Amino acid sequence: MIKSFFFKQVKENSPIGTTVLRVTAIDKDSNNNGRVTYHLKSNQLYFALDINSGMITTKKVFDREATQNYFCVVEARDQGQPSMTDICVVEISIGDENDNAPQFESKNYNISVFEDELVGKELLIVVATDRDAGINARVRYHITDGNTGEKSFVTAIGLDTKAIFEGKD
Ligand SMILES: [Ca+2]
Ligand SMILES: [Ca+2]
Ligand SMILES: [Ca+2]
Repeated sequence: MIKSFFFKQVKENSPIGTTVLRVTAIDKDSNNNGRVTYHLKSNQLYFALDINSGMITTKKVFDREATQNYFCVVEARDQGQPSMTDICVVEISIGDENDNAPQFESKNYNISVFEDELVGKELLIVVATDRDAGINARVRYHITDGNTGEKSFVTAIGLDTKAIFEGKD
């Protein structure tokens, strides 16, 4: 093999048949003694390897929130008698797509406030989490409606992980 370790990222939700990368081995012998074929030794359920070109493609649609990394062992074999082999490891990392919305820990929060409560008094902290990674998991909170059926509505979208829900008249 040209290298013993390869790394490549594939985005989650990519269609089956998406190209991952091509592994290459060089054999200095002539004819069959130097003719190389490639064989996938692990994760055959998830990836396909072209025996002649060394091209790896996907066999599944991946979900980063379920599994983030796959390690494939690839063997290169010449056609000599007896044949000689080499192996390499290909790490395939599943990249994040923003495919999860934030979720509040609770759908309903109830608080009572004294009518003469100080302005700016902290009443409640609402928390929403998002299963994605990095910026796709950052949550921002907005009060989107108020005093409708004695309820206020808070929406989580984008940045901090916590926000203070302050009382309004
Ligand atoms: Ca996902
Ligand atoms: Ca998200
Ligand atoms: Ca995701």
